[in-house]
Amino acid sequence: MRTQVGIIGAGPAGLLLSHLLHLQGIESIILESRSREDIEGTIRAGVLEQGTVDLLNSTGVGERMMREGHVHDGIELQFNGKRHRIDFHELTGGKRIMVYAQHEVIKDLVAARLHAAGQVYFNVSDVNLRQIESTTPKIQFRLEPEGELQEIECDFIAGCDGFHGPSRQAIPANVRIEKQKIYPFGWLGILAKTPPVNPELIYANHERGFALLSTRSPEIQRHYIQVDPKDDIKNWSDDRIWTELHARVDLDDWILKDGPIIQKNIVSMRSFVCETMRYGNLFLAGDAAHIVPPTGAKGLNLAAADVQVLARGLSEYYRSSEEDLLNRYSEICLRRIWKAQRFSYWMTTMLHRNLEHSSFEYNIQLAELDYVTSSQAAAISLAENYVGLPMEIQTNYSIKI
Ligand code: RFL
Ligand code: PHB
Repeated sequence: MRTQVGIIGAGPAGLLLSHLLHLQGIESIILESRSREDIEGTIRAGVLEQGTVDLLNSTGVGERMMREGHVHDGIELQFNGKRHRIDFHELTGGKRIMVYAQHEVIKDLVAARLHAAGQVYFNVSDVNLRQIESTTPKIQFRLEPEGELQEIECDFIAGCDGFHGPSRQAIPANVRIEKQKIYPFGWLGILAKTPPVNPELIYANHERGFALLSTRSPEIQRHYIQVDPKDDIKNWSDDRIWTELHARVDLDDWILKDGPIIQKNIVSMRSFVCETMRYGNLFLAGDAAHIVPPTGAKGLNLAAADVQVLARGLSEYYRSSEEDLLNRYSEICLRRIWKAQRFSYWMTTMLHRNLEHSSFEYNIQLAELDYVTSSQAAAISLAENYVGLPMEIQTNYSIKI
């Protein structure tokens, strides 16, 4: 097999890249280790930045999102028994966010790729990157677990295979600088069958730990509570989860509505950056190159920003043999990534209870929240980061899917 761009991973990064390349007449093949049902059913992100929403719309894959997603103009920060609204729309000159689940974005992108006869292979195994320094890098894989090894020869490989995939490891350790921070926090996330509790997301700093109330639809809500990252979900009965949520978010005149929990799990948190996102003709994008804690709602949005730069660089290369943008890919993406890292780290440390800290640090957190909710300058800073900083590189797409 031969293609122009071999893409490993059908997450948001891999699918969106393949879609953007297609719109510019560039061929790609996606290899995904999980099944279509599995990737279309995995619950993860919920918040899309204004720029991600604009990109999905301008490339013809935003129709269902505009119908079924929920536009939010702001968020609420809760601390010291009070709620304070941050109005994104007013503070950023008209920008908003969209609450639309990641697996719905995945469904829309898979449908668009398959409708355009795009090549997406699910359930592949033994994916192996070869000769990535050459002008004909190759990906080996098996279509069936016991089947023969196949090979795709490409001009470029895009490693969009998430934090645990093989792409990053294919870059020699001596040219890969990895920086990370592990947090002593985990998130227990639930999907619950209840009506929405509030028109906007509520981020709560509480002495018992952080809590976040988000939404999915008029019937299903998504909530999170801070727990020990090593805790076992078996220790958390539905009753215990609701009791803890009530303790952290209820106010005198406002009581959270509970209902049946239909899904629950615990995830740990880290910040991670791999510096160089390119080696030879391998480009890393999304979680394969960087991880942020979810408090800033940035991971999927960063993946979308990376592939926007990569698609434009590849398009310039195929159109005019111009390699400048590809050569600057790492540098351009990393500037945005470090700013998203800073914001995610700041939101995380401001909102979570750190048991290793003293009451001094807790009071600093409360002062920070008091400042953010009382100074317009500080509120604008939160708002412009949350809705998404401007893209350095933009492309106007002509839709032909
Ligand atoms: P993904 O989504 O991990 O996709 C990688 C794909 O590669 C496949 N793969 C392989 N395929 C072939 N061969 C192999 N050897 C392979 N190894 C792996 C995997 O099966 C998978 O399908 O990475 P990508 O595309 O970079 O997308 C990143 C996002 O998924 C991630 O950053 C977000 O989910 C983060 N995130 C959020 N981001 C936001 O922008 N807004 C949010 O509101 C938000 N909330 C969240 C989040 C992440 C969370 N968790 C679960 C950590 C909330 C949570 C709780
Ligand atoms: C979600 O709805 O899943 C969600 C919302 C905000 C975050 C993270 C996740 O910061």
